[in-house]
Amino acid sequence: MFCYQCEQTMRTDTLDGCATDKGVCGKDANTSDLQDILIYQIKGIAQYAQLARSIGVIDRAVDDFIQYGFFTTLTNVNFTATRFVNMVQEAARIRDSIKAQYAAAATAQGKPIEEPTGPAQFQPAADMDSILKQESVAVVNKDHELVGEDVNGLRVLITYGMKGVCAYSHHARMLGYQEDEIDAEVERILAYLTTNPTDIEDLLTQALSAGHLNLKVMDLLDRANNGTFGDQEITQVRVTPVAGKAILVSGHDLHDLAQILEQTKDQGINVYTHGEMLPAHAYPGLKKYSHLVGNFGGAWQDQQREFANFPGAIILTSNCIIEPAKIYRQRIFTTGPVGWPGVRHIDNGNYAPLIQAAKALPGFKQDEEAKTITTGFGHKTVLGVADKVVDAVKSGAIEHFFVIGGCDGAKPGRNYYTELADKTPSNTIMLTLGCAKYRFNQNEYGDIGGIPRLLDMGQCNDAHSAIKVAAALANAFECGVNDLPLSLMISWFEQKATAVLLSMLASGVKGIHLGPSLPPYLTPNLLAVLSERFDLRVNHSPAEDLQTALGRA
Ligand code: FS2
Ligand code: SF4
Repeated sequence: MFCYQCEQTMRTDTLDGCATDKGVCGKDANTSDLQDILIYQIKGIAQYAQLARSIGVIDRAVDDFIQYGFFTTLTNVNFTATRFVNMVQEAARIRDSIKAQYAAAATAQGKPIEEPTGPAQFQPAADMDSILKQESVAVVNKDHELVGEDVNGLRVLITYGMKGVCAYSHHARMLGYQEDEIDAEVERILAYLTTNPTDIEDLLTQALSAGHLNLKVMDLLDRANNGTFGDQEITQVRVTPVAGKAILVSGHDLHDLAQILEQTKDQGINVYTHGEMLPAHAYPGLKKYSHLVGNFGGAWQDQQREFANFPGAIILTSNCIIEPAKIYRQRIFTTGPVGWPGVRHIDNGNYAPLIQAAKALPGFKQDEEAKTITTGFGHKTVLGVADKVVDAVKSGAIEHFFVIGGCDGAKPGRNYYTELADKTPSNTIMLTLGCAKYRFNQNEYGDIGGIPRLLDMGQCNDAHSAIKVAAALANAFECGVNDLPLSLMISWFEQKATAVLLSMLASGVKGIHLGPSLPPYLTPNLLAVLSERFDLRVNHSPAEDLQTALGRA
């Protein structure tokens, strides 16, 4: 195996990447190799899908599979090797299907039939052992000695960024939101990667194209969430338990949560959110369920301790799952792209097994004293008080805005974000999003003239909201985004954060602080280019970075 897609990858003097029999996340070598093969195959499907689309053939099931398949390979999503064997076989069937549709349409239109090379021609063997022997064509850095680390790093940056794009797009599709323009661009970029590109400038351009695409996808997901469940509202969320039977829903997928809420109503079960599901409380179409009682726990890396203390059933709807401890292994479920060997998986939208498990468990014996945190500051909420915000900036009451958010992680050094938030001057506003917020979202920061100093904009995909607010402020002040008193301190962990970073770069945002450590595939040369063109910054100490951000360094 070789994998270096996330921040917690093994780093030694001689090797940057997880390359033993198991990754730091717990992903075993077979699963990792099968994921590489699946990614390789999906790029081959994209080659045919792009050809088919060029002559008017669109198969939504193919587009669905491309994006769902990419999603399953994100960090902390799916660890079940047998599911990947099935997906590898399904990928071959889907490739054959779109290939046949393309050939039939080309023949009917009297056009020549093209035969793409590379991944499009891959034929998987019949069983896991034999498939694993085919892995050498698919390993993510297979050409690094041939093309050099910079070219390899950019190819990987695009592939990993596209994993984030596909994950967000899949969530939107779950709510019935899909756009052909997006699917076409996904397939174009994946097919581009099969051409073995080596031109650095071209690769950089395509990386920014992936960022532009992700902007469209985050916008689509925002419309999907708001269109389905109503616009986010400022909402107090209880973070202490209520007596009664309980289900804990983790991950990002609001469609799954809605189904669970519908199927548990009048069943005497309280539903809690966990991790990235916290912002769900702000949507009218979800908060209307009185048995959605609160949020339990914090970010993903604390789940073994927190799930052990949750006396009900638990379900993961997307990343991040980590190895379930024995104490709760019998009461945790997965759904959608998520999987862990031996953990019960629900794939038909019928949550009866989860509900039965919750009923059989004790639940919380008594109420704990009520404590709340606030969420619901999506772009519509914030821009609803834009006049007040603009006046506060003009009067000097607000000196600076910080976006402090992204993905949290398990490695030491993450307290940077707690310290940073705590040290921000009292005349500054913090916008936060993603699971990185749990580093400081229970702290009290007060308000500026009634505007809370900490505004939770939502999930990591709600980086879209932060970009929208920045654009609106720039408009109000008749300046560019980079002229605003605004600093972005982005916490990187996995591939959704990679997609978000590319989106911010594609939006022309400069001076982003990225940390706590940098992606290993950003070589020193690539970092130098990004620093020169985008003023991309690495983290120093919170105090130093604050001084820089405030222009006092
Ligand atoms: Fe957090 Fe994990 Fe949101 Fe990331 S729950 S690190 O995948 O996507 O952010
Ligand atoms: Fe290592 Fe991260 Fe890959 Fe897991 S996802 S194998 S921790 S680089």
